[in-house]
Amino acid sequence: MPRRLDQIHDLRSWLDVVRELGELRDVTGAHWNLEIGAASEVNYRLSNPAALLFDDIEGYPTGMRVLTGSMSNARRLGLTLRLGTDLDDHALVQALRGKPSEWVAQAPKYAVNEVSSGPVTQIVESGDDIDLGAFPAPFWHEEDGGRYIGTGCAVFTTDPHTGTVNAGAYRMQIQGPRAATINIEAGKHGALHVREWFEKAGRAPITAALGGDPLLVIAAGTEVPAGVSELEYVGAIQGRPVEVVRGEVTGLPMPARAEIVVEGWLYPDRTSHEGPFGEWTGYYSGGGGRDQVLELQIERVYRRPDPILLGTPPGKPPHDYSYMRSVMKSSMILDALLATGLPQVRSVWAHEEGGGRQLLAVAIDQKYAGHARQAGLLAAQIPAAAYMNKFVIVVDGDVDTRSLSEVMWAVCTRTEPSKDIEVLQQTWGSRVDPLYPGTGPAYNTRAVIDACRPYELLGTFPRVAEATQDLRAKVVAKWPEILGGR
Ligand SMILES: Cc1cc2nc3c(=O)[nH]c(=O)nc-3n(C[C@H](O)[C@H](O)[C@H](O)COP(=O)(O)O)c2cc1C
Ligand SMILES: [Mn+2]
Repeated sequence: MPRRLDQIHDLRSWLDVVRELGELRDVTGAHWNLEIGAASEVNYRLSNPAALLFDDIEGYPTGMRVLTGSMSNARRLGLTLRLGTDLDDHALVQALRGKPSEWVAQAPKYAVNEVSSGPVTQIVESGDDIDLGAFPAPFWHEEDGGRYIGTGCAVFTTDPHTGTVNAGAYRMQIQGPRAATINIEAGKHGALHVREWFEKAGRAPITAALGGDPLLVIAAGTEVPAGVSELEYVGAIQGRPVEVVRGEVTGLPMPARAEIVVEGWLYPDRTSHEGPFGEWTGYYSGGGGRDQVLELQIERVYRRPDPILLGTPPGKPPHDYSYMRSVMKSSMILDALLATGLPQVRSVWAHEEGGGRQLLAVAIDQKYAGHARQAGLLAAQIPAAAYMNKFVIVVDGDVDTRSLSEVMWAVCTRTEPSKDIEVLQQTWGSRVDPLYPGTGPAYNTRAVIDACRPYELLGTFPRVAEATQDLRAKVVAKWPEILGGR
C-alpha cells in the first residue's frame, strides 16, 4: 500500500490526502434545505467531479460540516480502497480482481481493537440534551419526505446468539429530536439481527456512525457475505484493525474515530412513515414513502465538537455513490465470470445509468460459435449480477465496455435484432423497480444483446474505420497541446 494511504485512519486524515491531491472544494454559505443536495447533484454531473466540503451552512455554526462526492471518481475511490491514486476506471477494476474474497478470508485476522475512548467520545450527550436538529442534515431532493441525517452511514447490529457484528448502510430519516427511522430492506443482515433481537429481548440494540472514513460506507454498503463483520472486513482492506469504543447503553461497538455516532434501541411498535426519498434508480420511492418503518429511539449521541456528516445521496444517476457501485459491481462480476471457467473475458462494466445492476457490458474474445451467447446468459444469471439486471450487452474485445457510445455503436453495427436479442422471463426483480406494478412477486424480464460480430463472419467482417493506435499516438505526439487532452 502506498505510504500516504497507510496514514488514513479516519475522515480527517482522508480529507488531508484528498485536499493535498487537489480533489477537494470548499463550499460556504449553502442552505441545508435543498441547496446542498442540488449543488452536489450538479457536481456529480461534471466530468471528474471533486469532493465538496460544505461549511458555514445556513443556520449552523462554523465547523458543522457536510461532505459529498467522496467516492465519485477513480482517484478518490482508489485511495479510499487503499489501492492507489493514479488508477483509471479499468485499472481500478483490475486492481480489485480477487480482492473482495481475499478481504473476506483475511477478515478474521483483524479483530477490532477495543479502546476506552477516542475522538468520537469527546462529547457525549444523553436524554434531553440530544437534538438531531443540531446537525445540518440536508433535505436532499425536492420531493423527499424529510431530512436525512444518515445516507453515508453505517448501522451496527449484532446477532443476539453469536454476537457477530454487522454494519449495513441503511438510510436514516430524522423523525424527532431523538428519533430517526432506519430503512432496512427485508433480507439484509441488519433486518435479520433486528428480528432475532425482537424475539429474544423485545427490542434491538443499535449504534450508527453518521460520518467517518468513507471506506466504512463502502464495506457497509456492499454485499459482504453474512457472518463476516464489516468492521473486520475494513480491517483487512486497510491492513490494520479498526479501533472501536463500546456504547454506554447497548455495549455495541462504534468506530472510535468516527465523526458522530448515535446509540439506542428499536422497538417493534415504535414506527413512523418514512420517505419518499430520491432513490438510486433515479425515482422517488413508490407510493409516497413507506409506513411502519422502525424508528430508532436514541439514548446517546457521541461526537466530535465540529463533526462532518458524510452525505451520499442517491438520485437520478450519476449520483453520489453510483461510480463506487459500478466499480465494485464490475469487479465482483468479472471475478465471478472468470470463476465459472468462461474463457477470454476481457472486461466488464456495470454502467452507472443502470445503478450498477441493470445494464452490464461484457467484452470477450470469441473462441467458438456460441461463446458470445454463453457469456451473456451466464452474466445475466450469475449471483453477483442477477438481482435486478435488465440488459446484458456482449461485445468483442475491441470495444471499450466502459464507453456507452462504443457499446451502443457495437449494438448498432453488430446486432441483428431479430436473432441477437434473447429475452428471459420471470427473472429476479425488485419492488424498487419503477416498473413494479405494486402487488405480486417482483419478477422482471431481461434482454441479452449479442453485439459481437457473428462468429462465422469473423474473417470477413468489414474492417473498423479508425486510425491504428500507432498512427493516433504519432499525431498526438506531434500536436500534444491540441490533441493531448487534459
Ligand atoms: C450509500 C448507500 C445507501 C444505501 N441505503 C440503503 C437503504 O436505505 N436500505 C437498504 O436496505 N440498503 C441500502 N443500501 C444497500 C445496502 O447497504 C447493502 O445491500 C449492504 O450489503 C447491506 O449490508 P448487509 O449486507 O450487511 O445487510 C445502501 C447502500 C449504499 C452504498
Ligand atoms: Mn453484512
